[in-house]
Amino acid sequence: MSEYTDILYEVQGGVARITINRPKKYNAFRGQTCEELIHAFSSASWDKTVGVVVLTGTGDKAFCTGGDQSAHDGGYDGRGLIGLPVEELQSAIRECPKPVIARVNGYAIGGGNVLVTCCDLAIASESAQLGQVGPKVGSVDPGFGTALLARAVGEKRAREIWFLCRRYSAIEALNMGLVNAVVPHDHLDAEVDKWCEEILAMSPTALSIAKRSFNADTDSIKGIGGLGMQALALYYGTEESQEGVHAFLEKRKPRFREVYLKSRAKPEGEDA
Ligand code: 2NE
Repeated sequence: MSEYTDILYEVQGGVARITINRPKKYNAFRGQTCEELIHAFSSASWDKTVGVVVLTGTGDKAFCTGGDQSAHDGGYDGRGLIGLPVEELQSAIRECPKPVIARVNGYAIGGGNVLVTCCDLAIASESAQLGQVGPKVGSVDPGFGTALLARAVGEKRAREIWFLCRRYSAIEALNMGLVNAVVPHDHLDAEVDKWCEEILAMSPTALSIAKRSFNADTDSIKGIGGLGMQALALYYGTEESQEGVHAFLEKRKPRFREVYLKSRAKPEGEDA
C-alpha cells in the first residue's frame, strides 16, 4: 500500500502515530479505512525503530465512531464476513508487539469504543465521550467488544454499556477502568508524549513479552468473535438490523420491536 487515503501514518522519535483521517464522518471507518489501519499496524509492528504506537482521530470531535453507517447497506463496503475486516483490525492492535495507546480526543462510539478496548492503554481528553451503540443501530461486536470489555470494566458494567447504549463521560470511563487517564483537552498531547517517553525508556523485549503474556489470557475471545461475526453477517441481512441503519441515516427513532414482531409472526393458519 503506497499511499493512504483514510489515515495518516508517521514515525518520529520511536513513536508511530496512526490517525483516522475522516473528520467529516466523525472518523467512522469504512472497508478502506480498516485495510489501511491493518497495514499501518503491521508496519509499526515490524519497524524496529518504533517502540510505542499511538492511535487517534483527526480533529477535536471524534476519536472514532465505528463503522461508517453511510457505507452500510445490509453489510459494509469492504472485505470480510460483514464487509469490514474489524476482526483483523482488532487482532492487528492486539498482536502488535509494542504498547498501543489510544489517544481519545473525542467521541469513541461503537466500533471506536471497541478500538479503545483493544488498545493496551487509553488517555482521554476531558471532552471525550465513550459508549457502545450496536443494539441502537442494528449491530453488535460479538468478540473483543463485549468479552474483553467485561474484563476491563466488569461484567455488570459491560452488560449495562451494551444493553442501554448510554454515553459515558471521560471521567466515568476512568472510574470504570475503560481509560487510564483523563486530562484537559489542551494537555492531551503533552500527556500522551509523557507516557510514550516513559515507555520508550523500558526494555522493548520485556514489554513485548508482557503484552503477549496479557494477551494469552484473553486470546480465546478471538475464536468466539469469529463465530459471532458469522452470526452478525446473517443478522445484517435481516429487516431488524437494517431498520437500525435506516433510522440512524434518516435521523429518526428505530422501530425495532414492530419489525421484530412482524418478522416472527406465523403465517395465517399455521397455529391450528
Ligand atoms: C457519534 C455520535 C454519538 C455523535 O452524536 P451527535 O448528536 O453529536 O452528532 P450527529 O448529528 O449524530 O453526528 C454528526 C455527523 O456525523 C455523522 C452523522 O451522520 C452526522 O452527519 P451529518 O448529519 O452532519 O451529515 N456520523 C456520526 N457517526 C457516524 C458513523 N458511524 N457513520 C457515518 N456517519 C456518522 C452519533 O453520531 C452516533 O451515535 N453515531 C452512531 C455511530 C454508529 O452507529 N456506529 C456504528 C456502530 S456498529 C460498529 O461500529 C461495528 C462494530 O462495532 C463491529 C462490527 C461492525 C460494526
